[in-house]
Amino acid sequence: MGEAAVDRGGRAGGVGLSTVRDAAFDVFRRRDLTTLFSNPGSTEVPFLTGLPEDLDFVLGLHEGAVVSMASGYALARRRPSLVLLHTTAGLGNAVNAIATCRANRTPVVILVGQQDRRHIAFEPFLSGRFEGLAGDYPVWVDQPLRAQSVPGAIERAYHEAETRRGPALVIVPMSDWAEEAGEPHETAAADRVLRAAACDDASVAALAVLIDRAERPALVAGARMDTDERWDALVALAERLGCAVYQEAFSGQAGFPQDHPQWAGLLPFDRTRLRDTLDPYDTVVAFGAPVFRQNPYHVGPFTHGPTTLAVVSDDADEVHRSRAELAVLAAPELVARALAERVRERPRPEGRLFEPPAPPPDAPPLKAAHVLQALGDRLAEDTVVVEECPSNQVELTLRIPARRPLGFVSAAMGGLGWGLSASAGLRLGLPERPVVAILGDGATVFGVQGLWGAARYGAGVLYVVLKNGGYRIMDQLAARQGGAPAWPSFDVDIAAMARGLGCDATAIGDVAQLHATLDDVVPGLPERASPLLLEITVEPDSV
Ligand SMILES: Cc1ncc(C[n+]2csc(CCOP(=O)(O)OP(=O)(O)O)c2C)c(N)n1
Ligand SMILES: [Mg+2]
Repeated sequence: MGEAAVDRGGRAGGVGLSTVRDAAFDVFRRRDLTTLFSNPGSTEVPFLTGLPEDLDFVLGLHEGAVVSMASGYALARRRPSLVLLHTTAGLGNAVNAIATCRANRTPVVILVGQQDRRHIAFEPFLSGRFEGLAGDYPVWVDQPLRAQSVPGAIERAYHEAETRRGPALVIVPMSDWAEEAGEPHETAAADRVLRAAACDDASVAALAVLIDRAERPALVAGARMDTDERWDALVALAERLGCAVYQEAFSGQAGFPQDHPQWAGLLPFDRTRLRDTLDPYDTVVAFGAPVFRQNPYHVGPFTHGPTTLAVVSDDADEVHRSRAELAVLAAPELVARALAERVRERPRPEGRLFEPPAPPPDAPPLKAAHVLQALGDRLAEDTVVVEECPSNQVELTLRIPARRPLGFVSAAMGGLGWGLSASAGLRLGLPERPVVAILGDGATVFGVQGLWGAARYGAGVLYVVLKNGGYRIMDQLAARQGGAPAWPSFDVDIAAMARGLGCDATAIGDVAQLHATLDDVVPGLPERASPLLLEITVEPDSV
């Protein structure tokens, strides 16, 4: 990966004195962290006042929106982005989004402001008690012991976020910024980190033996496979094997082209149906996915019979916890490529393995399926679809296939409120691609402050809100539990909220209006410079 040549400023040569703040700015410049997503408070004022012009400040009106937007930006650019939060209040508000960054393996460097070191012992107003505040969701947390260690800690956080794929936190007392910077040789961070890309013959051979002895192999693609290179490598292996490829359940991203003839659909998210789906296969190899991440819990094993399960990923956490006979910790695209050259070639299936559902009947009432079908019929291949519509998540996957890397993005941890601002960050980071966020009405309200940021910074996202008047998935779960929900339905005027936050909005109530609006709006999505929200009233699906 390209990294700028490192020029450590500091007090090199003893010419002039620079501050910890100046040294931090140099880290930002070196690491391409020049867009700062933030919601600041008084503890951040010394740092932010008179910000150099080459740094772009992006305000979010809630810390969930700030971290979500930054993580969308990181996903889009495939490199860490930078966040600044305000002490306990800011970090506390951001925890849901931070946990989502961890589950989605999104690299974000997060600075958190703290009170002045000189009176922290008195627990002054706004002093933060940060120990464990974000749980173990961050991949790395540092409270530097002296001001001079701060720039190195930020640079190390960058490396940690990249290597461990997640949020890395540095807590900085407000008094540190004006301190004299340390000498360059005191920076405890590597100038360049090259992550060796190789896979060894022994690992490939072990997998090849396992696959070649299989009579009916299948592959599972996980979120970690969502890059051009990884899609290509897995396609090459799948075509060599002529086998079915499934997407892992609750995937934050798509790991395989869902318009490929060997695409076989989503793996069921409960063991009962998973066992049936996997029954035809004697060997299943997951790439970039754990074996298996499910919900709700169903008793029994993942498979009916003695199916051999294997996993290949560069994510040690998912490799270690997988219920697999063989787990290979390696860059999955390299392993897939090597296997594609090595395993026995088999005939490919005729036709398509995945049968999309028939379009819903063209009659009222308007249902979520109509909206998803209409989008599936119209969206360009390179559209980034952000999903946060719990009761329609599966339906969305059936009707809107991911046809390019980043074609499908979702909060892998299930915490609502992330998708709205993440889609704005994705659009800012990928200005040439259309971005469409498909959100539940509940999910929209969790993240609604983000509409202001999308509008203010010109993120031309199309927000499609499926307004079914409540938490339908929760109603469905209550019905399955055999009772009535304790929570009420609700009717929130989301279009009015959007307009109040500076985002254009249109309310839609029937199919003709839906089709006319999409025909009007969708072709212009690549050039859109402002968000548009469609509040679509849909008949709630049955419980
Ligand atoms: C931050 C957060 N709080 C609560 C929940 C629990 N929860 C899961 S789904 C859901 C309702 C979602 O409603 P909506 O977005 O309207 O989607 P629908 O189920 O109606 O399709 C809730 C409250 C959650 N996932 N995240
Ligand atoms: Mg709803």
